[in-house]
Amino acid sequence: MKPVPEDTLYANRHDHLVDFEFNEDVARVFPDMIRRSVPGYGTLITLIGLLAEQYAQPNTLLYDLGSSLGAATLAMGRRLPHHDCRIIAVDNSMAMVERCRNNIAEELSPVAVDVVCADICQQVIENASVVVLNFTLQFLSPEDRLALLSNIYKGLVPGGVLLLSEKIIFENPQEQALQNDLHLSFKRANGYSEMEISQKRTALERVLIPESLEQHQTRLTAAGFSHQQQWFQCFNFVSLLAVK
Ligand code: GEK
Repeated sequence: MKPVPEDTLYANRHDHLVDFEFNEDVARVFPDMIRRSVPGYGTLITLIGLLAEQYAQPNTLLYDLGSSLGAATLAMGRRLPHHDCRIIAVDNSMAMVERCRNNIAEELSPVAVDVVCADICQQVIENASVVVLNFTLQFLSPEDRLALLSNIYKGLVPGGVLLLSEKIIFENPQEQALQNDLHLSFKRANGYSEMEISQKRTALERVLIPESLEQHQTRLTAAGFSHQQQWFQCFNFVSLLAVK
């Protein structure tokens, strides 16, 4: 196994903090960054593979929107029972896409994978049985989110599913404070310093805009999904399953 480079991007003081971007520096350390920042990430990835196995339909497409280095794509590819399916992984960061293509090429998957460098808001979604948005919707501006979900709904076949994972905020201030503290403890326990945590928070402030579970549920309903359930939560990170 290749060594995973450590995320030290915010370990030194930045005099001029710029907004967070999915650039080459981030792509290089991404596996370490996401594992140490998102509680439950590894479990979620494995379980997305199982859900894809359950919901994939023969001769359909599976989409991984905001695929980064292809973790969810690889998890799905390993479990898909129908080898006539195809996975379309989409990300608008070229640094992510190049690394993702290498990761896919290194694994002999029985399922074909296309890795596309594009804005997910412009992506055609068709004949889809599974669509994954694993911590991606939160990076779109809130006014673009309903159009994307409506486009996904239209592109799903009957019985097809959207798996939507997001960092959330809580309407109850006590719950918000508790979950925020738990998330902070998680990052400290994974070796991030107070300075790293605070600089990263500032860099993400205008880029990652979390919403409440209720906001997501209302938007999924507005997009057309009549059946939805929350199937995963780890502190302030949740995943929803919405069925067409
Ligand atoms: C995983 N799903 O490992 N179009 C395409 N890609 C986008 C867009 C957009 N408009 N906006 C953001 N991205 C992955 C993790 S990371 C989550 C997803 C995180 C891409 C962006 O380039 C990045 O690769 C990804 O969405 C978000 O399961 O870093 O917290």
